[in-house]
Amino acid sequence: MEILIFGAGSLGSLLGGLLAGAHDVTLVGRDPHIAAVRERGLRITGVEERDARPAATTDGRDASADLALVTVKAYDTEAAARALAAGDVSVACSLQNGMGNEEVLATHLDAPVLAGTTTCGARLAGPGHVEWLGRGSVTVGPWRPDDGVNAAERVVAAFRAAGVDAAVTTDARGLLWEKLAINAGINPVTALARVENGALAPPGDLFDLATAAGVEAARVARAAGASLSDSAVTEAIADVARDTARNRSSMHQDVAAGRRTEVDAINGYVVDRAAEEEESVPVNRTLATLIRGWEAGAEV
Ligand code: KPL
Repeated sequence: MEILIFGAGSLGSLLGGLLAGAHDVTLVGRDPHIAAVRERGLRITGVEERDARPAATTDGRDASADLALVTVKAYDTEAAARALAAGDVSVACSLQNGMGNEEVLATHLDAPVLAGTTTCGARLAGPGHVEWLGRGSVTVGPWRPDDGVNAAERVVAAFRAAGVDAAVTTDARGLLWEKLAINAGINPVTALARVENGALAPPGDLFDLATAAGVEAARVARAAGASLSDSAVTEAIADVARDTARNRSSMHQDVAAGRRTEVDAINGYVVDRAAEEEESVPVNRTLATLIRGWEAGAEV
């Protein structure tokens, strides 16, 4: 299968490197990482060691592929969707954090759009080198009924052929709400406390703070029609903290690198959606204010 990884950051590079074992993969990203992959290939260390040779480019316009896996930051989805619309992709699958990415892809692309999540942990150790920090798996499903389960099944088969655990869901929106609730808890708390995910494993004050944010998000999810219980979110946050103990959350990585975060698509989304549903989410509001305050001070 021809696969375009649109967003070769840590997660995109890891998945692209793994998929390159069985498919014809092209990474779209930025230099110096892309230049290093072109020159020396992609080195994966950690859970397993692999050397992969995906194609790599900094220009994702006019690309054609059977599948585009979109792994850019949520604030770059619009630009990615426009670039993909100029080319020819048969299916687009978002594996991003936050809510709203699939709508943006569906607005621009005349192709089935899939929503996906992954629990794989990754960190860019340097140009051309990604560390695989948590084995993880991938779950994908059709975003709209018309997007079809068949496309999701083909994507799952492509991951499995490359040795990556993958499953289809018919409740993509429920899946995204659960992932949002996990990110709303883990990401800002790890970013503000500057700790690895494992520091949020229960019991402890950081776990209590993360679950308070996650449970608020679950309440908003239920008000919006999704079925997500408080206990499911609490357990999921505990599991992710344990399973990705050595991982720094993406928001922690962003803050540590002085980069803009995805707070608008995570805690900011919970706050905005809560207002529409007339719910109160003080923990998410506080966490969003603190992260946005850091962004303003750091001028990112
Ligand atoms: O998705 C993640 C992220 O860091 O953005 C989690 C699941 C929290 C893993 O680090």
